[in-house]
Amino acid sequence: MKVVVLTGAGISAESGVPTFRDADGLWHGHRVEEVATPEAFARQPSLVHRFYDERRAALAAVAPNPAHAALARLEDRLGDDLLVVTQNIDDLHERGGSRRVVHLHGQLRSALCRGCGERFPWHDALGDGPACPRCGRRELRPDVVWFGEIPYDMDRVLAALGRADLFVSIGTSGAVQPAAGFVGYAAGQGARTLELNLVPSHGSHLFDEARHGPASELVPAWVDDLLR
Ligand code: BJW
Repeated sequence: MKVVVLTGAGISAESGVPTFRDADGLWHGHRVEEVATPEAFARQPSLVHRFYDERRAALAAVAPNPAHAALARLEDRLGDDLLVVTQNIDDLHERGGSRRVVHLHGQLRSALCRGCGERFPWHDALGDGPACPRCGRRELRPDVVWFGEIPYDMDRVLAALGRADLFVSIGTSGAVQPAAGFVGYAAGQGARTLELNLVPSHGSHLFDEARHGPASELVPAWVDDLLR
């Protein structure tokens, strides 16, 4: 069985990473749509850097939860037949043991040079304008995908969705494209579809089946079912 799992902020919520659109989802009083755009970065680079520098620093204080661990357990069994596509920019899937992970919206622990286009593993703050390790210019930005930018690895994701027998969406509101459209694409290619989310998402009705509750309970139970 070939499985594609899409994850969103909800899978990391019980690790202590705030979601974007739940009640506690504001970032210093700003909606994500106000800070996560190239225009916002051009207008107020220090505000946007602070938004990401604080989230990068906060990664040290969080740990994977049973939902991340369950997906790693599934990968141990399925190998290349499982692809985890995450919208999250945290590294909790990798720390939970997953290896085949696509970060559609980039990664907090990566920097992108606007001067030379190179990407680098990055663990420190970017707000104080460090020099690019390759070209020396002080043009580093968070290596994340903002509104209006093209998500990473779409070819790989669409190929996996086209082959999938099962598509599972975990902890995402379905408010942001193109990820919100994956359920329709996968279903159109013949996959069965399942939503695991705290509450019904915007696109809940598009899934063959939906189970609602905390990811730390739903995901291990679903993996147990699948492996049985
Ligand atoms: C739990 C839980 C628990 C809580 N257990 N569950 C008009 C119409 C259609 C599209 C567009 C349009 N105008 C513009 C667009 C496109 C635009 C878009 O979608 N805009 C919408 C606002 C309408 N999209 C883009 O611009 C994208 N690029 C693009 O489309 O390029 C064109 C292209 C595509 C493909 C090929 C070629 C070209 C880029 C989108 C970039 C999004 N970036 C962000 C910021 C990234 C960096 C960062 O993290 O700061 O990504 S925005 C933000 O939203 C972040 C997230 O990854 C993303 C999704 O959020 P997510 O994960 O769903 O979180 P929440 O908070 O919304 O939901 C959490 C869910 O978890 C909730 O349902 C909770 O109930 C649940 N939950 N606790 C289980 N314990």
